[in-house]
Amino acid sequence: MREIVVVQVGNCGNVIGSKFWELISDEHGIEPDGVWRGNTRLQLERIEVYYAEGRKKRYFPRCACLDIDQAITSAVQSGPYGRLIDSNNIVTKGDGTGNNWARGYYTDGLELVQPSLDLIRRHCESTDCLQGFQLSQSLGGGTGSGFGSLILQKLSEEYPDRIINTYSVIPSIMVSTVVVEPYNCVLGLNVLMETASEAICMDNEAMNDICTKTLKISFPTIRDVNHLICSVMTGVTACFRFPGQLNTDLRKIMTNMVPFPRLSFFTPSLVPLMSRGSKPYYKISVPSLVQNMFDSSYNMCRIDPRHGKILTAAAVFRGRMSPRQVDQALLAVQDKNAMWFAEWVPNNIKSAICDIPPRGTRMSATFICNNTAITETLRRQVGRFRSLLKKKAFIHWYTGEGMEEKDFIDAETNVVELITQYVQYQEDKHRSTMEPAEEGENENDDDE
Ligand SMILES: Nc1nc2c(ncn2[C@@H]2O[C@H](COP(=O)(O)OP(=O)(O)OP(=O)(O)O)[C@@H](O)[C@H]2O)c(=O)[nH]1
Ligand SMILES: [Mg+2]
Repeated sequence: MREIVVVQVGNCGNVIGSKFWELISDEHGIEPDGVWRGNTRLQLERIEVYYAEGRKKRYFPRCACLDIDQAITSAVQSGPYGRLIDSNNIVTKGDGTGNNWARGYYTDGLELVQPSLDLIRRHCESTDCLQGFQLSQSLGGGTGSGFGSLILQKLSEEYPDRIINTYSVIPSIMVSTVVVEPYNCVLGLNVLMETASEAICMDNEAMNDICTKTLKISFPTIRDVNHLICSVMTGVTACFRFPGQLNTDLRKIMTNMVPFPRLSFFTPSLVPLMSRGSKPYYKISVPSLVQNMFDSSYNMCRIDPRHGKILTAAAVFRGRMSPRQVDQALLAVQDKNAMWFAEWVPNNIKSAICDIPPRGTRMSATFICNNTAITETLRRQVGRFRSLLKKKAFIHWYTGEGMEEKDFIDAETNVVELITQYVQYQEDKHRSTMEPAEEGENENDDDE
């Protein structure tokens, strides 16, 4: 079986990781005691991809929950499926990095790295044919980003031929409460681009907008936002977890979606959008799914896709539908909107179909897109990073943990290089400069 080891880092990484287990356990008929009480054997056919089988046919998440904050233990184990996660799968010590990337990467993180790798190694050794890793993190947190970076580097050294897929929550100024987040984010992006085979990026601001504008939730909570993130995670992974007509796996996604090393930052959309416990509010069909997939108001990362070109994309459909219908709908969009796509990549969209729909709807689609407009997000982060670094504000917290000022400059240079690379592969009509945005620029939805 092509197993995946799930690694959850920091508060955000563990909260969304735990929610992911809750949703997929429900889809696979696994109850909180680890026993399968489902309704179809299809639920068990690929159960080993995410679960390890224990004694008496009980199934346990193959996960490593890591945090430099002991509070995480209760957070991970308190949910409805908390009992599924054994204490042996949790590595924790201390009381958080205080939002300091350097503590996560250099000091506090060093104490936890060995037990964390031992736990991950134990999981890997019990697999038959390891496919790779799925890591969840926030790039704004000292642990999610700093310690997450350390773990990513160690994993890519120790398992160079395995795929590393991340779900990374990018900080957004409208939602942030932490002033040093731009530092943590750019330092984390610098490592992510070298280590992750595929990084699925979301930001809380775009998801808050989806909650208020599309789902009409007046006061969205973090649980509403997390529900969206985890719905994307269940959507992307559906074809790994269930047998289907047209399959995919982490490696196929990487091969089809990453045209050049480092250009591996994807933005996700999900259709139909559903809030917790609700039903879609419109009639769904394959053409309507495909049409909405490309609508920027469904995008969970705040970019304007019209400012870039789609280099590659993958669409995972769920529900009963014919591959021909899917192909026709995708071709129709590509024919009609050729300017959205990089013309030098023929067949930009990879599709997969899983017969089993998510709970509450007849069919759905999860779309991940390698759009050069991701530079908007990267530029925004670098712009905020620069305006802090210009005054050397707060860097004493980082240098006090062993970092050097040069590390900041190197990280910034690398992220700017990534922006340059993305722009190079886009026939750029909108920007003549590659300079990252200064603070304040680009924070609104205005066309430049
Ligand atoms: N979507 C979402 N975002 C979160 C959640 N928790 C925190 N964040 C965001 O993540 C960033 C803070 O990161 P945390 O994950 O709380 O920090 P950490 O990784 O535990 O690192 P420390 O700084 O050491 O505590 C901020 O941008 C928050 O808005 C969550 O449950 N869901
Ligand atoms: Mg924390």
